Amino acid sequence: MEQTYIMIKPDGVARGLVGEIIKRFEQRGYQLAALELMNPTKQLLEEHYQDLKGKGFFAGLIEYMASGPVVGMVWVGKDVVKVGRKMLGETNPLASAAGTIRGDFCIEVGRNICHGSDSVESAQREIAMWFPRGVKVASRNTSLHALI
Ligand code: FUP
Repeated sequence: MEQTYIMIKPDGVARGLVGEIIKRFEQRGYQLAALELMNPTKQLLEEHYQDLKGKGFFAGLIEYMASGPVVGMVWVGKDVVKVGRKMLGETNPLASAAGTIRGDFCIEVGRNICHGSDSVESAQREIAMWFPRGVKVASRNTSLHALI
C-alpha cells in the first residue's frame, strides 16, 4: 500500500494546525501509520532538502525548519502521494486553491506550514530518513473505514 511522508513545519505546529491537518487526512480516508513530534538537526534537514542545496533560500529554509518542533507523519492509502500533494496545495501559497491546506492557512512561500513527498521514490527515501526504526502499518477494519 502506498505511503507518503507528511511533515507539519514549525509554523504549522506553532499556529496550532496539527489537529486540523491530521483531521483532513483522516477524513479523506487515509491511515496514520507513524507520528512523531521532534526537533530535527540541521544535518537531517539538509539531507531532507538535499535537492535544494544550490538555492538562494536554502540557508534560510534550514534555519526556519530548525527553529521549532515539527510533526513528522507517515500516511498510507490509495494514491496518497499524489492526493497528499493536492491536499497541501502549491509550494507558493498564493498559487494554492482555497480548500487546500496552504490555500486556507498561509500566504508566504517561506512559511508554508507543511511538507509532502513529491513522488513514491521520495516518500520511501524520506520515510527511511525520518523514521529509521521502520514503520509498521496496522491492518485496517475496512467495514468501519474508507476502503484503502
Ligand atoms: P515543496 O515540494 O512544495 O515543499 O517545494 P520545494 O521542495 O520546491 O521547496 C521546499 C521548501 O523550500 C518550500 F516548502 C519552501 C521553501 N522555498 C522557499 O522558501 N522559496 C522558494 O522560492 C521555493 C521554496
